[in-house]
Amino acid sequence: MCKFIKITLFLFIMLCFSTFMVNTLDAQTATKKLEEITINSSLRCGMCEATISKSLKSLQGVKAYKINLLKNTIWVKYKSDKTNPDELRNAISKSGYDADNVKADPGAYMKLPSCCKKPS
Ligand SMILES: [Cu+2]
Repeated sequence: MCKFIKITLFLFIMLCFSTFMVNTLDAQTATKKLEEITINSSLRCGMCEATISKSLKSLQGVKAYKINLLKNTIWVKYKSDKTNPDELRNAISKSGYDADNVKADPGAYMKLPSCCKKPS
């Protein structure tokens, strides 16, 4: 009986220790790889939001994003080993919108619904 308790206690301690190890390792890799960026864009309406959402969702490494139509900004949380700010800006440009200093791809811009185009 005494032996049984010892073994149970030992297994319990091992389990606690390994869970703790996994948690700290996860936390380290998460803070190392996750980065955030706020990109200024040329958003106008909900259609713009939908178009940009689609292109961000298709990108590898994008963990979260928030599109702010009032401030014309796109906040993205991404894995820095999977993607980078240039790739994010290019993806936004290819969907027809300006992204910081990267101008909207003219072909993609032409295909946007009229509500999404800049007033001329
Ligand atoms: Cu729009």
